[in-house]
Amino acid sequence: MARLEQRISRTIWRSTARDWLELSDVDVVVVGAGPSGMAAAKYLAERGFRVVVFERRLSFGGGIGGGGMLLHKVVVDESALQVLKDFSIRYSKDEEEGLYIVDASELMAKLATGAIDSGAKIIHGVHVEDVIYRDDPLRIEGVVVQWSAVTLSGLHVDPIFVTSRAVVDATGHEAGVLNIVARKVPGVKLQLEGEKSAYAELSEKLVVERTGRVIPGLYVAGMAVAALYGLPRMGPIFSSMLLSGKRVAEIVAADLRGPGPR
Ligand code: 48F
Repeated sequence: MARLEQRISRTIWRSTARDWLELSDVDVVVVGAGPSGMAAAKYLAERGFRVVVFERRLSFGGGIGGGGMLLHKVVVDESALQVLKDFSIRYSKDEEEGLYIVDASELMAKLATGAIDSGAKIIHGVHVEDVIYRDDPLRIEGVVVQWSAVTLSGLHVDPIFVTSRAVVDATGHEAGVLNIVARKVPGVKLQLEGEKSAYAELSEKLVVERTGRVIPGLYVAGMAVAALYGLPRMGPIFSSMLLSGKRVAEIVAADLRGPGPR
């Protein structure tokens, strides 16, 4: 039998290659494993779509982990309780009317578990640095990815491609994918308004309402919606992040079921 070291390496190469062959073309690429991205991934994967989430860090949860000013609790209101139930996330009620408390660590862990158990792949340490587009008609047809370690090192290394029928920008406050598309895809008239100061009730409502398709093949969820449309911030209340992920999944699913290019 080959040495254990050799067998370990071969096993990792073979299984990684098998996964990446599958991942070279998927139904949906979700960019960012924050709350909106992981909610979107679960609700799409459980409908039978092939979903990959690319997360540039080596962790799940995006802005959840820091809680509110590093306190380990976050809140949701009644509107998101069904999403918590769908992911088996425990919550409790405190004295403040209409608010429920969740442990940040449980929210992160169970959103990830829910997405993975529904069939989505979450790949860490991968930075989405560009998109693939086609014109006539204009459409986003996938993403360009690079190891985050390469991006951070400043080395010049060519990236590779992942084609998809839909790309969801769930990159949070920076709206990374939308910024790239606005800057680099010819013919796209996209103006990112930039997030506004805090107005929690308004923001919680508008982020969910404005979640959806930006241009053919490109969708937005979570705080990237606020960055795109100039909506206020809401701080460590997470109802709209979860509901935005669920809503973008419904919208993508409806579009992909309709007539499409593939
Ligand atoms: O920031 P993030 O948690 O986004 P979200 O789902 O939720 C926002 C809330 O956490 C909070 C808030 C509302 O209460 O204000 O901030 O909108 O997660 C975004 C994830 O995307 C990753 C990033 O590391 C984070 O985990 N990300 C960002 N850009 C890229 C990326 C990129 N270009 N490629 C891959 N991952």
